[in-house]
This record gives sequence, C-alpha cells and structure tokens, in this order.
Amino acid sequence: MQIARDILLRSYRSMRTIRDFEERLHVEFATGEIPGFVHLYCGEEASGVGVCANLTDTDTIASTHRGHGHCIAKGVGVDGMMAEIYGRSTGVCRGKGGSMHIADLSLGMLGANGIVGGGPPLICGAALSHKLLKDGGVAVAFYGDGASNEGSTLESLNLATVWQLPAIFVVEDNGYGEATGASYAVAGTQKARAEGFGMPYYECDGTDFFAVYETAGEAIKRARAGEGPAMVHVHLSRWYGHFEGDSMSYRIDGEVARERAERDCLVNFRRRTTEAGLLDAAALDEIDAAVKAEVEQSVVSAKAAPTPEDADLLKDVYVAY
Ligand SMILES: Cc1ncc(C[n+]2csc(CCOP(=O)(O)OP(=O)(O)O)c2C)c(N)n1
Ligand SMILES: [Mg+2]
Repeated sequence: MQIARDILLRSYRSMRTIRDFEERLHVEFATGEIPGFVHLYCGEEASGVGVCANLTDTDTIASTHRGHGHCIAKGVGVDGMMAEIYGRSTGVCRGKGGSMHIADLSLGMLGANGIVGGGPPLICGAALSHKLLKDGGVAVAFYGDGASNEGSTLESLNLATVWQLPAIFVVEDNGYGEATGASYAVAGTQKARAEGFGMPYYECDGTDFFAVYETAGEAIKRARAGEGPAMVHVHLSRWYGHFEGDSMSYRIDGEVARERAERDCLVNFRRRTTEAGLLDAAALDEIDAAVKAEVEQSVVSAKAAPTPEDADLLKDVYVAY
C-alpha cells in the first residue's frame, strides 16, 4: 500500500510527540509536582497513531487510563495537555480532568478513563449517534488485555453486533494488566471472542506503524461503509511501569531492554521510510527538533500557569442537557 507523504510525516510527528511527551512526564512526575497518577504510553505509539491516521475529526475515540498517546494521536495539542496533567486552568479540561480524565470533545476525543472497560460502552453510544445522524463517522475504543475481561467490554461487543454499529474495538495487548500476565488472566483468545460475537477479527504488530495503519484501515473502511463492527487486536509492549513508580518486579530481566532495542516503532519507521526513499532523514530530524522544543515549552508554560480558582470548582464539571 502506498501511503501519502503528508500522512507519513504527520504520523511520524505524532509518534515522536507521544514519545517525547511521555519521556518528559517520566522525569517530571518524579519531582512530585504532578498530582495523581500517570500511566505512560511509551512503546505503544504506533498503535494509537496507526489507528487514528485513518480517522477524521468527526470520528470519535474512547481511551483508557493510559490515554495521553490516544489524545495526541487524535490531534489534541501538547500545551493544553501538559497544563491539564499539571492541574492548571489553561489545561484542555481547565485542570479538572488531569491525566486520567483528559478529553477534547471538539476533536472527538471522548476521554481517558479511570474505569477499566469504561471505553467500549461509550463508543457504542457514539457509534449509534454516528449511525443515526448518518454523518459517516466511526467510533473507536482502545482498551487493554486486562479490560478485555470486563463484563462491560463483552456486553459492548454484543451490542455493537446486534445494532450493527460503526464501532471498532482496538485491543491494545501489552501482555499485562497491572502486574498480572495476560497469559495467566485472559481465557481463550481475542479472536474467539470477536468471532463469538459475530464480528470480524484483525490482528497486527502494534510496533509497526504500517501494519497498524493498514489493518485498522481495513476495519474502519468496512465500518464506515455500514458493514458493522470489528475487533483489531494489536500486539505491543509497554516500556515503563504500569503507573509511574511501579518497580516492574514481575518482568523478567532484560525483557524491556530487548523490546526497546528490537521493537522501537520510531526507529523502525525511520529505517523503513528512509531505506525505501519515502522520506529523507533530514525531514525526520527536523520533526525531532521541533517536537523537542514544543514539549519543552509545554512544561515551561504549564508550570507558569495558574491553578483553577476555588470559585470555579463546580464549573465545567457537569453538563446540563
Ligand atoms: C473497573 C476497574 N477495575 C480495576 C481497576 C484498577 N486498574 C487500573 S489499570 C488496571 C489494569 C488494566 O490493564 P489493561 O486493560 O491491560 O491496560 P494496560 O494498563 O495494560 O494498558 C487495573 C486493574 C480500575 N481502574 N477499574
Ligand atoms: Mg495490558
């Protein structure tokens, strides 16, 4: 498949932005200035970006507790995100959502979610709305191998087929739910689950942007054409702890180092695009430098921004319909 140069450049920029944003948060979180928990998406960048490169602003996504990457992939700006994670009033949710409830409805980013298995039901609602409004939109839920065991997820697979929704279930399988291995905790296979609910199953290497883009693209294309839901099972690896502060004693020696050395989506993307003459290294270097400066600036701005006023405590929290 030939992918347009502008999509390649935009996708590389998105993956690089996620990597730098998360690596920077890893450092910043350790200072104790960031409230709450953060769960980093490093190592998983090609999944969110490969899926979202097939989406428009009309399409909707629901994310997880590990949501920064999905936000960036859907186009949310790093300034508003960093300020949000710092709990500042300039944040994309005015500092009231934080890392685990960061959202930007104007871009169809329905939110990170502290409830494991919370995203799949949300996209059934969003997909039903796309279907009834006939706006051509598709709704995508990202969820983990752990969340794949939640009743809410299994009910959503059922509902999506019953209602023939333009809904895509992206299982981001990093092999662990907190410290529990998927090989221990997940019975049967994701494929059997999808097929058991009557929807097609796709799978791909989540560290290969091209594989994710093409595989998710097929599922999204058929959903957009009114052919119903699908599951996309993405195999990937998380490079940091479940949350920042997790010592990862449950991972075998050298496991993460090997993943970093052999399955780095950015390194693989650069090698593939430059060797094939699709992009030149200078263009990628330019993106690297621009993103570095952008992320740096987002930290400076976030730290300088005010926290919300006490008087605004209940504003922007509840929506009256
Ligand atoms: C309903 C619910 N149960 C349990 C938790 C605690 N919890 C937070 S993240 C997590 C593991 C999720 O694993 P997975 O879905 O594989 O996502 P990953 O962290 O690997 O990205 C658990 C059990 C929660 N937040 N919500
Ligand atoms: Mg997991």
